[in-house]
Amino acid sequence: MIDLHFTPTPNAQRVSIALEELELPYNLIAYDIFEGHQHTAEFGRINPNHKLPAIVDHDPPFGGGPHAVFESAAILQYLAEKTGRLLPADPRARSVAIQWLTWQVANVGPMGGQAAHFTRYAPEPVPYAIERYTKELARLLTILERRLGEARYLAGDEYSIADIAAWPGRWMPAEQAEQYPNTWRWFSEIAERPAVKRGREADMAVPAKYMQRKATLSADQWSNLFGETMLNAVKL
Ligand SMILES: N[C@@H](CCC(=O)N[C@@H](CS)C(=O)NCC(=O)O)C(=O)O
Repeated sequence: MIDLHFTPTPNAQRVSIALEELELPYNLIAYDIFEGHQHTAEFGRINPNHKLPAIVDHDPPFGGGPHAVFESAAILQYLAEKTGRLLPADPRARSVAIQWLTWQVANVGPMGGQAAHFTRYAPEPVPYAIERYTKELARLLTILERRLGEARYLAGDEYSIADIAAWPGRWMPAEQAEQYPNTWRWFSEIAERPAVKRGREADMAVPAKYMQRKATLSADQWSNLFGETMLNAVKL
């Protein structure tokens, strides 16, 4: 059995989607990141970076007791290697898949995070930062569009963990379909996969009050995510 430490965001949803695709049973443990559930010492032993998602595999293929994995890309790669699925066997295509997986976590994730921070949570408007991060996100979407114009999936012919990581989930608006037709074709096809639908339903196991869409945070919630509480959780 695998414990999935989860909060209802795309970073964590990609893991519930992969677990569903791979038909691996899992036990979902929900975190309210606004309330600082991620800052406990107990969770720090699972993910030293105190962020979601993380997993604990109680039956790792190499034995030796439970194995914890943090960082969504590392989790996807671990699950693909555990099962021998969702990563091409061909070494060239496998390398391509890992490149696109890394592209997502090194670029789209951090830039999207900063764009969301400055458009949703910044206490005062910082137009330079909003422009910088939204422009970079638009550039990244163009890169994705170009890649999906030359290949059906990010790794080539095979659906892989690279697609699961980069699949924009709830943030690809239908109004962008005309501007990014290849991305829309790929996005819509993946959205129809039964395992993707089930993986996204993991959100339903999470109490509604854990859902992120808030722009106004209490002082404590602010501190949990961006202030002293966040810093103190990782003090030496
Ligand atoms: N690079 C990490 C990003 C993880 C991440 O930022 N998780 C957010 C939720 S989407 C989180 O746990 N935020 C809580 C916090 O920052 O305290 C991954 O891909 O797993």
